[in-house]
Amino acid sequence: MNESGAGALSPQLQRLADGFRSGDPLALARCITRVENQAAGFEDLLHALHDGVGRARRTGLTGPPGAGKSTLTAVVARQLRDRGETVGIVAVDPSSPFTGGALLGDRVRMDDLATEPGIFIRSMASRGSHGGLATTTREAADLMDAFGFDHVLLETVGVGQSELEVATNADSTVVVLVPESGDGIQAMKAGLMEVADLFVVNKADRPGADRLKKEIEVVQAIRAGSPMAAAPAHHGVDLSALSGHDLDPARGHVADSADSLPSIPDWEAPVLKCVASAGEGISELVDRLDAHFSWLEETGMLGAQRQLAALEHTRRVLERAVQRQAATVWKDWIGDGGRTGAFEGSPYEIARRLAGLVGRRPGK
Ligand SMILES: Nc1nc2c(ncn2[C@@H]2O[C@H](COP(=O)(O)OP(=O)(O)O)[C@@H](O)[C@H]2O)c(=O)[nH]1
Ligand SMILES: [Mg+2]
Repeated sequence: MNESGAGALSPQLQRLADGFRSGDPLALARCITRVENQAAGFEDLLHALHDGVGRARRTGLTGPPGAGKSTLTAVVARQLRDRGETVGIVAVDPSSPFTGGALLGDRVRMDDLATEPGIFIRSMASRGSHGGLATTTREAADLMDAFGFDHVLLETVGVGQSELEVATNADSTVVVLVPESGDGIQAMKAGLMEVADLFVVNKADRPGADRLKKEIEVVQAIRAGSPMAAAPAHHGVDLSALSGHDLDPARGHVADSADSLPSIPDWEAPVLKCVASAGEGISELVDRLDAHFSWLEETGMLGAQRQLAALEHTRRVLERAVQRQAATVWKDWIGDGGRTGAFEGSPYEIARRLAGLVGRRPGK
């Protein structure tokens, strides 16, 4: 990249970008692969295509393994498609059936979905991704957004910090739980309560769905009525994170003083029962997602949330760049005999000297 951050694309990448802009799904797939592999020039490519980012509605679906996230993602995609909208799906789930074309329930054949124009499905490796899970996933979602999909659905297993971070890149987050094995308690432990804009009690064809629904509602009430209610509510994003400023959600940008903060009507995450494998409860889910998105738009939270997410993403891209450059500096130093002859001084002294070189190398 040059100083403006706009690196010239190699002829190969330029062709790829042209294909992408002309709407070739194969070019989209190749772009995502480049990003996933951190292949040479991938950030220049993302930069070149960045103009188109920001139109798609992003919905995250998260929850424990086996809860029915993939099934739910598929039936939601089907429903959105049936009303004429296009859908990109990013599945971050090692057990995702999205790539195998497996049969899911009796309502949705994944291979039908996968070959349908207007639907694009991509699985991402959840472990060992070079650039960090949340970063790479966001970039894949950005690419689908820029490609022109109306919706991007992000499926992630809600079991760890990095998975939760994926949720911060969605406009709306659906937490999927199932009646068995004390899911409600698990959800609280895993921090899923905090990221939920909507709860789905899936597998409502099994006993215990009403009890779990009650459990979640009780926990919500406790949170709302206790000091915990002051905890970051939406996606765990702390609006005060913008140091020294207050965020004016109504205008979606940083305001000078807290006085200008309007009061925002609260969003209380509804708890819906679904049988994803039979397509039951999906219309209501899609309706509620529409309602949540309207709420985001009307309150200005959409702009505020997206701005914070973009800020966080920028931080991660910076860290990734520094890490990459550090790796290059290290390799050079080792190559120059650092490991054999020239190793003198303490690790701290050497590291400090090498740190001074970071940023002076392209690090690509
Ligand atoms: N009984 C029942 N099974 C379901 C339901 N939804 C999904 N399943 C099944 O649960 C299993 C796990 O679903 P999957 O979507 O892969 O879960 P994920 O790991 O959360 O993505 C599959 O065998 C699904 O067919 C449901 O509502 N009821
Ligand atoms: Mg899955």
